[in-house]
Amino acid sequence: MTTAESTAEAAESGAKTPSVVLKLGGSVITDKEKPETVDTDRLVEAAAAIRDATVSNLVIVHGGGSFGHPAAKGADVAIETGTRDTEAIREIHAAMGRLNGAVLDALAAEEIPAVPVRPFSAGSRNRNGDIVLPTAHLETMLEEGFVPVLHGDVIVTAESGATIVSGDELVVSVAEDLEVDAVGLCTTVPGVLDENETVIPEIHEFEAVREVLGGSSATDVTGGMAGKVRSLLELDTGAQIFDLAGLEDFLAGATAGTRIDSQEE
Ligand code: IP8
Repeated sequence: MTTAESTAEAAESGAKTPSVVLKLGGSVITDKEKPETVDTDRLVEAAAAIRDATVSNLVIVHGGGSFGHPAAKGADVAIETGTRDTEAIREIHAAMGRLNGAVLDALAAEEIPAVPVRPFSAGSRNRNGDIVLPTAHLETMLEEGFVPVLHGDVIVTAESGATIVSGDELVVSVAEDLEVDAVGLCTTVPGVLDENETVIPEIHEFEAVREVLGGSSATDVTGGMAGKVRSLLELDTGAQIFDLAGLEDFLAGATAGTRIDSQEE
């Protein structure tokens, strides 16, 4: 059975089936060195792994890569730096729309019933910086057998105009609201690495890894690995960080890469 078949079966039965939020990192699905360039091989590989998995309630979120980050940086917009320049807002949103289209095409080619969910039109950030993203439409999409595909975006923000929302923030927000069973971040590294480049199997608190988590790259406006670990530690379900080679295992419910869980000892 494929993801498309088990999604259809779950939609028909109406039974509560395990739900999964998967983030495809922007560095995985784009070439970060070349403006607005999809890494087609890796995107196709990810889509094939999703097709072959038997996940019935799947929400996909993808990052900005060489589409969203250069656009955001060019306009000097970040998670905590807003803009009221509508041209900049439209440019960032359009860049992410082009990437979202490429992701949807790749998923559709594998017959995955993927549909777009564009955060600028679906959510906001409140004055405390929290993401407010109602999920009733996502629940209906899942019930109807669709695979919603969200992405990091520009988002209207109380008292700041519009800021950037990272895919990681969306993952946390959606995972908490839908009370999903598993959360996975597919990145270009096989997990969170220690000073010897070895995968750290489990992280339970940020302090334990603060020193080994370096800064993010120059064009990444949303925080890199340190930001990921911090936000995933907020999740009750815990989460896993892995690379494309670990995607199949993650989707099969097995251990992949680094497990991040503030609830475990
Ligand atoms: O790559 C960033 O999303 P991320 C989205 O998940 C934009 O951090 C527009 C820069």
